[in-house]
Amino acid sequence: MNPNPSASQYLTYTEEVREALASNKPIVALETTIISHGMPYPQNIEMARTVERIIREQGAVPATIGILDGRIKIGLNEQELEAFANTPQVEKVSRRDFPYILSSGKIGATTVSATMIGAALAGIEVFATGGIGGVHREGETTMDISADLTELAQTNVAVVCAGAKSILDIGRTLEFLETHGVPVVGYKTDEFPSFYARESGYGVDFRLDEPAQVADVLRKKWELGLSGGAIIANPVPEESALQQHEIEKVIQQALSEAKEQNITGKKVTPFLLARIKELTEGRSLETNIALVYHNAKVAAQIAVALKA
Ligand code: PSU
Ligand code: MN
Repeated sequence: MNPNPSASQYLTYTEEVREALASNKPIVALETTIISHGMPYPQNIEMARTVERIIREQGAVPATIGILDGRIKIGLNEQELEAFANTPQVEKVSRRDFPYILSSGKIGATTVSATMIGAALAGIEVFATGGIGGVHREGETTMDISADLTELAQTNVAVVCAGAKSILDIGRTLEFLETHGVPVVGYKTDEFPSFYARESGYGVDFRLDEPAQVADVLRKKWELGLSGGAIIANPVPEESALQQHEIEKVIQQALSEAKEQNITGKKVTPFLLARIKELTEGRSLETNIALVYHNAKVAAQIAVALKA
């Protein structure tokens, strides 16, 4: 189950997750960057607790993943969740940062890429998040391409998300995923969603309407030895969606401020998220939370179907 036995010495499981793994129960991985860098306190801790509850309600077990005290934590207790939610200087950890943060003993919130690594090491196949990173606008010159994409190219975890934010270049993000053989499944949608909005102007590779169909595609992909992840794109529920044209203006402003202030590297995405929240007077945060809850529910249903 564990693809890399030498890694198991660094993993620490909560009792609930250990028991779920031992009895082959469905498990859904969750990331900590969304808690530490994606949302303010206390909405972040409230969100973190609620997604776990939603997953349990669907008959699966949540495993929030993060790096703490030189350990890769697979599942967090209440006190650890609090630490990720309100410690001022939590590191943001992608594949690149993973070994250093583990070695340093620092507290590290895992992004989509690092959470996929932790999930795969623990043998967890399904992961729920908000949105994935991607090719940034002007990425063809800045080369700012999220490590989430190269992780999806190689690590066997299905990522349930509300698409990619239109702070990104969605067209180039999808091109990158195609090149690297990452299936982009539209869950009950023909259009790739753009996080805050249900539409993006881009299609998906194929549409599936049932968790069992998604599970079957994933099973076949991995049984064939076609390594890598998949994106299950699940649009934000209608009642919580923002309109593409209203969010576009805000995104333009946030992007130009990031440029003026010379924000680069891993600071870009948290900066943009926080500015968009301010500029929408908190509406983007409400949308963000609603879509995460929806993704958690669908991810749990897929995890259950994979064990059926
Ligand atoms: N999208 C969100 N909230 C987030 C992120 C993305 O709505 O918190 C985080 C995820 O952890 C994702 C990361 O993996 O941002 C991507 O960062 P970057 O663009 O620096 O690769
Ligand atoms: Mn980047």
